[in-house]
Amino acid sequence: MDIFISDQHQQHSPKYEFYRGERVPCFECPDRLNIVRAAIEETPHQLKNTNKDSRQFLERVHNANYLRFLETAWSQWLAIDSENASVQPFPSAWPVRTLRSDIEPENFVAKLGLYSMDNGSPMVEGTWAAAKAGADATVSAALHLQTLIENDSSSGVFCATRPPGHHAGTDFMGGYCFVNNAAVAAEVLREQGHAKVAILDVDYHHGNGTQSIFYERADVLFTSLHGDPKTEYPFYLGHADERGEGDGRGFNFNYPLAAGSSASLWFAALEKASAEIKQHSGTALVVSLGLDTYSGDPISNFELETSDFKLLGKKIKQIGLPTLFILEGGYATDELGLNTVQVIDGFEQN
Ligand code: SP5
Ligand code: ZN
Repeated sequence: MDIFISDQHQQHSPKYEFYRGERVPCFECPDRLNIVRAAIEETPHQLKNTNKDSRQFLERVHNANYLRFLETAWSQWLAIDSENASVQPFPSAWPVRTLRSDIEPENFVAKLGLYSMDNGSPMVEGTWAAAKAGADATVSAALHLQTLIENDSSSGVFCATRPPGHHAGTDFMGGYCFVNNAAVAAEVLREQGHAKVAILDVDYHHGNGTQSIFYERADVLFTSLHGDPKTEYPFYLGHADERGEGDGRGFNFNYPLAAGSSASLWFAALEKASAEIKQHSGTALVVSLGLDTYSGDPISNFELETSDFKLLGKKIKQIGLPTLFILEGGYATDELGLNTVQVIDGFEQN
């Protein structure tokens, strides 16, 4: 399988995030992708060039004010105080119910709150460069999949990027995510002539950003298996009764599972999501591949073992669509490379 990895990800290397009120080292760290890259380099899979420009697709997925904010956030932060160069900004106020989100405030931290769903997306100087390069890699991978489809309709391509994307919505960041790579991928495939695209999100956390971006659209099906939002992040979206709205009604399927659910329950839900994807009869599949379903994940609570990731790859292959894998979460860093390669091998060995 051809692999796309953006080396620019290194520029996004925040030092800390908040956990239960305390500063802790970031779970979402450069080592994650370095280890994935090292594991892939031990395989015959080929690393491909990632330099297509994602700009036009980012503009379809995100609104202009949000993109402008992301691009200029660091210079705005430094303009407040040059000593901010070594300080990570975090939001501390949000426009929740009854407050206005239609006026962009001038205060930087207030802007950060306007464009965030939580305080869980640490930002540093290189964040935008890394996020943009991740989206560029995504576009490169999606266009490459299209060239493969012309010869072999069961092709797969893997795009390993960070920061991840599936929590980011049209105009907000959250949960370590800034730009929604899976949504960008779906838009590229739509533009390449796929009238219907399906997304399967298997990250431990519900892909609230991706769901919301496509919630009123029938052309992009969103399916997700995740920890029940009653107890698991992102808490405020991902319930089974969210089925889409307007034209999108019937094109959104959530399979929340209780924290601690076994691998067999998880694979039973995967069968249901796969059936919906087949029913949709799209011609391409985007997989938001979070590996935080692993039993050893430090912030998640499902029970998949390394061998289950090979089965996951095989099950995804059996859906029978050209498939673009996009890396999302997965924080058991030492095992992330091995688990990633298992998915790729499971898909290829069918
Ligand atoms: C892309 C992705 O996987 N984002 C996840 C963001 C999760 N942020 C909230 C983490 C809350 C951690 N709770 C840990 C409980 C450990 N017992
Ligand atoms: Zn996750």
